[in-house]
Amino acid sequence: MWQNLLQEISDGNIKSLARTISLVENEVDGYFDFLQTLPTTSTPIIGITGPPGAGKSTLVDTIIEQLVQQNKKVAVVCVDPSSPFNLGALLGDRIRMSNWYNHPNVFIRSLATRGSLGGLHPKIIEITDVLKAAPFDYIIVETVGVGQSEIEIAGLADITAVVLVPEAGDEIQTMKAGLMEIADIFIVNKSDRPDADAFVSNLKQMLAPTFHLHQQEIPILKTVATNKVGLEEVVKIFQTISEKTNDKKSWLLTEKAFHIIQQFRMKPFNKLKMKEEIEEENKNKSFNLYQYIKKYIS
Ligand SMILES: Nc1nc2c(ncn2[C@@H]2O[C@H](COP(=O)(O)OP(=O)(O)OP(=O)(O)O)[C@@H](O)[C@H]2O)c(=O)[nH]1
Ligand SMILES: [Mg+2]
Repeated sequence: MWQNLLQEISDGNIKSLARTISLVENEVDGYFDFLQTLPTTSTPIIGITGPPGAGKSTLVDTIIEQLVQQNKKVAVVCVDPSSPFNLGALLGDRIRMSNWYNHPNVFIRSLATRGSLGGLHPKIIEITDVLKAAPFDYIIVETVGVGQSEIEIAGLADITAVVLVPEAGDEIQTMKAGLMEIADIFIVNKSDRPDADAFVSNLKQMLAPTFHLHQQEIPILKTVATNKVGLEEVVKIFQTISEKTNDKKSWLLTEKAFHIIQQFRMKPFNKLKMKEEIEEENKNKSFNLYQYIKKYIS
């Protein structure tokens, strides 16, 4: 079965691709052997992250349009944060790319984070690697930048775009440092708002001290996703960055290796089961965290 699937995926069979992703997601027997047969490809992964409601999906919608116009094939993965109290539930399909669901050159998959607190989907690395075996020109991963996910996306994507919206001048000062550090490009969306220019110059000022870290200026692009303004520039930058030989590559692979090993090692620990145990033990109000943990670490 697995061997046929790989062939079908390489041939661009979307149904087989969707099926394989589900099999890998559910760790169906043989999935890890299958992963070991994946060919090496260099399809760039573009990560798009930013605060909730910044316009990421609206941007991705137009990015797809531009790439499709260039006759490119695109896979899009949207990662929906699900509450840790609501394991595995999808918070509704909030993606705005409905135009593209049936387009032959576009593959869209929505994933819930499944309680990996604030992070990406637990199998996102494996899933993007499966996508890399298919004949896509680009893989886009949209994540909401809350908690850890923005840091994780930097370990996954070849290019990370951070989407921001113009806000009052003070707020940018308190913007999470995490977002600033991971961006290869900033997209200031909703630039139809009057304070967009002030926001961009604030952002530039904030980035100035990081100049020496990146050894180049990080591009800041203004967009109005709802009117498709500024998107050509964004796509152009994605294409030039992804064409460069990427010295991030070995760092990325190390991050991924680390992440997957960690997952394997953590397997015996079942969060739901632990929660039940803790609830039970906590009934008598004398719960001690460290006594509880002892059995798991000794
Ligand atoms: N004024 C204005 N509104 C925009 C712009 N881009 C997106 N919006 C609106 O902002 C809202 C959120 O857009 P989405 O594309 O769903 O944002 P998102 O970042 O994907 O949201 P989540 O995935 O929920 O985090 C929608 O109502 C969009 O129509 C823009 O450039 N200008
Ligand atoms: Mg979205």
